[in-house]
Amino acid sequence: MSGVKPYDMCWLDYRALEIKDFDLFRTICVVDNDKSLEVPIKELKHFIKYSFKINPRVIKGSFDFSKYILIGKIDQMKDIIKEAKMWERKLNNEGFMLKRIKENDKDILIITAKNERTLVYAVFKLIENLRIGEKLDDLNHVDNPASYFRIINHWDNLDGTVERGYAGNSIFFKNNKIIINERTMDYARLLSSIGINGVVINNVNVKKKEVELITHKYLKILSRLANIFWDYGIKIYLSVNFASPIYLGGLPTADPLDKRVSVWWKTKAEEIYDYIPYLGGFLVKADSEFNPGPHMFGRNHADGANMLAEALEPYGGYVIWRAFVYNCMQDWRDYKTDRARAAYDNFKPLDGNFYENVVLQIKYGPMDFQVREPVSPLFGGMEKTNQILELQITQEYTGQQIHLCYLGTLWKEILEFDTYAKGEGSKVKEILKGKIFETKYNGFAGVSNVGDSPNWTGHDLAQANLYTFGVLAWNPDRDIAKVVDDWIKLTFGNDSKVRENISYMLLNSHRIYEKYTTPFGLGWMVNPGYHYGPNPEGYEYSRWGTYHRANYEAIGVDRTSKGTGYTLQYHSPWREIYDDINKCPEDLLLFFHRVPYKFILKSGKTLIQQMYDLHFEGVEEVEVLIEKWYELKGRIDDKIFERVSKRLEMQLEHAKEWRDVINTYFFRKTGVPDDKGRKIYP
Ligand code: GCV
Repeated sequence: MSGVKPYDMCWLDYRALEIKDFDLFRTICVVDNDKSLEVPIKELKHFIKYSFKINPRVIKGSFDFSKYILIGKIDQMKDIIKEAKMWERKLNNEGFMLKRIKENDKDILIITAKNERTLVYAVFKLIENLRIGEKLDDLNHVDNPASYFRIINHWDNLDGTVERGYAGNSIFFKNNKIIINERTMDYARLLSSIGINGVVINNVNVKKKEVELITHKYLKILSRLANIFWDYGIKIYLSVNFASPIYLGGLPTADPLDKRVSVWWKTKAEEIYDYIPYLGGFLVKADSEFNPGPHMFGRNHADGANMLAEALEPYGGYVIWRAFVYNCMQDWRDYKTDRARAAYDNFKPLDGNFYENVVLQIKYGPMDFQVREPVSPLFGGMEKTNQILELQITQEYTGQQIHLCYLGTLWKEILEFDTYAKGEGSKVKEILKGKIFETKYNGFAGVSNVGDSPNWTGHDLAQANLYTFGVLAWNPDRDIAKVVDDWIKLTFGNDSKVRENISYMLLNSHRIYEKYTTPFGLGWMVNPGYHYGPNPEGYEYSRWGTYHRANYEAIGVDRTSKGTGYTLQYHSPWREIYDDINKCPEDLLLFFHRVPYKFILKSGKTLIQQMYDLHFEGVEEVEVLIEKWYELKGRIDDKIFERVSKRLEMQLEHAKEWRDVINTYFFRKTGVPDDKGRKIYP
């Protein structure tokens, strides 16, 4: 497909494959006539055409060939392949199997899944495996997704703008209309190829216009959109406004315990599912940043979520309820309220009160997607509640797709974090797999970094973040260096220098960004509102609860048991480790402690000196990123090379700005000079 579209196909841009013996690909045998097989077969044919320059024939119901691909649901294969019954037991509902069988004169490549909707995942995985160099002979995979939800969240508004979007306008909406075009399907293909099974198409901030998405005005076209995604195994979800019964139904209240309100939602759900039988459900931001919620009516989050859950239950729908709840009208002079505590304080007392089809969506950290935060204590805290880990693929606080900041390394650290909820081994990834607590419906949500720019993500290398999100959501055990290498091969080919340099760039970029912006878990030193560029006190005297409280001798908030008590939300041993200034991991030191600048770190340096050093180092390391990239000139498509080069140059300029603003800020606060005598502005 390359060359003919006004946008890239990212990791799905197929090129000729060097596989000599591809006779197998000349014949595709289909077990039965199921209409839902059309899409997997179309994808397979497309791949074969581009990779081997042949047009395969598709045969239904006949298997009298010596070499062929066999595709179909596993329960329909039992008559043809004797092992099928045994294989079936290994597959979960969305799992699939790829296997080559060579016996006597037969050579068959089997693509099978339990569920016809997930056969398309199997096809994409086969394609990926072959493209990253796996030998046909070695194909033997049983692949089950580790978690139930693997959802992309769009913060797209009906007018076409994208909240925190850095890659152009929405691919779903324009001028209050829904867009459906070839790109819609290509987006479904991209998401399906990385195992995504849900997409929330509109912003969690559901404003006046967007409230109408669940009315007749939009439902018909939404059903068309939903079908496109459903063909690729993906359900669409809608963000809804909790006060919809007031805005749309003319009711005087949205109180979840008021009968009129629950009846209104039930009727609404019936109407919606009539149009979109495969709607995944609702995503709700309630009582958060001025969005209405049950608190407005004296009710709690469980009352609100359960009322909606009851309305969706007959259709198999889920209510995904966000835990991002805090007081966004705090007085900066108030030292008692600690925003970091808020989600846990709000939701922990409700653990066990939510219905089975309610899922709590929890941001990875207790604040808001800063470059580094501790993992939210809610993951280890909500033992009886379904949980979704919310990650931000869009780079709101991590360089807005101008800076290279690969997030897979950070996400992997989060997933490997041991909550100790049930003793050692209670890692976040195991909770999301449903292995620690007895909850069934857990998973991942990633806030999309996609827009209508030609490369989808603004920065070409930010495509790696989208790809990685899907891969980790499918299998959080994956080795991150291998994920990166796979992505590079799929996107740029097999050149070893390209692989080596881009791997280096991606795997180091998050740490580098952290160094020249806000190390030690400090966060928030950004310009208010648009969150780009340094502003050390931008959030210091605001109402958002985001203070570092720097003075001339110390910085940071005491969140220990002697301070705000936030550390007590963790299980042992974390509560003791975080509580102790000498044991606390240094990259989170200023998140948990108020620390004098003279404090001696493990390296023997003072905090202030390390602060200076990290900022200088960070900028030097951006220079290395640029060198690595320039070494690839001529090995990468010119257009992409130029686009990335421009962004890296901007990154360097802006990293210097960060370095100088932050170092100057601390120098002016403390009067402590840099012991290496480098340039700081007095
Ligand atoms: C969609 C942060 C962002 C907001 C976002 C909010 C949320 O506050 O800055 O743009 O709103 O998080 O996650 O709901």
